[in-house]
Amino acid sequence: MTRKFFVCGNWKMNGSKKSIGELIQTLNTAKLDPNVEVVCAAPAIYLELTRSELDPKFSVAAQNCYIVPSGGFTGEISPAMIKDCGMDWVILGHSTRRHIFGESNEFIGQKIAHAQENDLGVIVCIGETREEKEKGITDQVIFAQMKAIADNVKDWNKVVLAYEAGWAIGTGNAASPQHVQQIHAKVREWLKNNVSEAVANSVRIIYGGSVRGDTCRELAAQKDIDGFIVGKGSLKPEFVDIVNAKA
Ligand code: G2H
Repeated sequence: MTRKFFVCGNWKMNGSKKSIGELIQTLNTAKLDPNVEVVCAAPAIYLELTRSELDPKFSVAAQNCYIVPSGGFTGEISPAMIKDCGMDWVILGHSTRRHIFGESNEFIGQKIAHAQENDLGVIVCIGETREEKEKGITDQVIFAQMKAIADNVKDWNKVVLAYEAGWAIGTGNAASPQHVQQIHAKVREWLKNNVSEAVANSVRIIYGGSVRGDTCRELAAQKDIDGFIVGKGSLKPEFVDIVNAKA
């Protein structure tokens, strides 16, 4: 089964009107592989600006959302609001949310369920920390995260899974292609055993953690790596090389 390569630029809490405008200009005029689905995840306050200036061939994602449509939840935004403003995707369970803001598997599951009720595509992150890797519990951690995801997904066609090697994030050194391929293959096997073979074959599993223009090609060549979630590298013209990793 062919899975369309998927690259998400996760701008995190970076940028200004000026720098985002420049980045959008670079993306709008870049020569990009037409066989790649590209999504830009902007800070909430810049979502509408990004959507209005970015070429419609790109999708735009929010970086988080809450679990109900509206109400007294100061500082939160809902999937309904994200849709209302023209976005198609939301990132959930990013390592930042899990490890800085303490979001549990259960809470992330609730977010997934509510985002899906609103027909928003979800880019759901999984992955282990350095301590978990050193303790040898990577599989256990990832499979518990997967269970909370699978328990809440209604439509797998609107899910992209992102494996983030927590210990590689922001270090400048991506995990090795062999390591990432091995984890992605295990996630696919888990999906086959716990969801269905069709979902295991069709869902895209992308990699995040210091993806760079000079290392993305070897990662992209692995059979179970279907794209990338890119932080730092998405703020630079180098992002174009990452989108074109398979070209
Ligand atoms: C992982 C990744 C994208 P970076 O968090 O979310 O960030 O490419 O900066 O490691």
